[in-house]
Amino acid sequence: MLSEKMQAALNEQVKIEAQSSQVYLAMASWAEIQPGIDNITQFFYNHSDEERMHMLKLIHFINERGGFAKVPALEQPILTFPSISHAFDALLKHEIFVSESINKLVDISLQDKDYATHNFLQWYVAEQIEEESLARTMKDKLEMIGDEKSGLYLFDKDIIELSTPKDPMI
Ligand code: OFO
Repeated sequence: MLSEKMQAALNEQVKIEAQSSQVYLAMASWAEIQPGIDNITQFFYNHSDEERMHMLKLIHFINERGGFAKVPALEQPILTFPSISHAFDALLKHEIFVSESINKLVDISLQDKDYATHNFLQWYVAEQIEEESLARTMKDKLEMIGDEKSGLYLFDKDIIELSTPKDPMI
């Protein structure tokens, strides 16, 4: 059984994951109307879907542990960006914020001696390490090649490989 505090914090995370999905959906929609960046656009759409999956995972967990997952109201995300680099800066900042929020949940699970929730949260901890590192790599790469036309063309090609999870067995 979840404590009241744990349940409230997990529900807050439901909102954060749902909001993340909206934030990246808005980036995707904006990217879609920029010329020649189809793969970047697809990356944002995929990322938005992943965040929705993160949210659903939390909803199922809360309900399975005897709580009640509350579907939240969401805020209007930022709709347009001065450049692709700005969108990727915002993505990295957002992922850092999400990681901090996951860490707070881990703290509460330890205070509660709620080892089931602690164990469940480890998936999110690992996921955040990956997502932050991917966002950093993309930001660094964009800084290196620049977000003028030719740089963006290369980045749009590279993003497919960058965002494909590496098989640790290879
Ligand atoms: Fe990218 O944040 Fe979910 O967990």
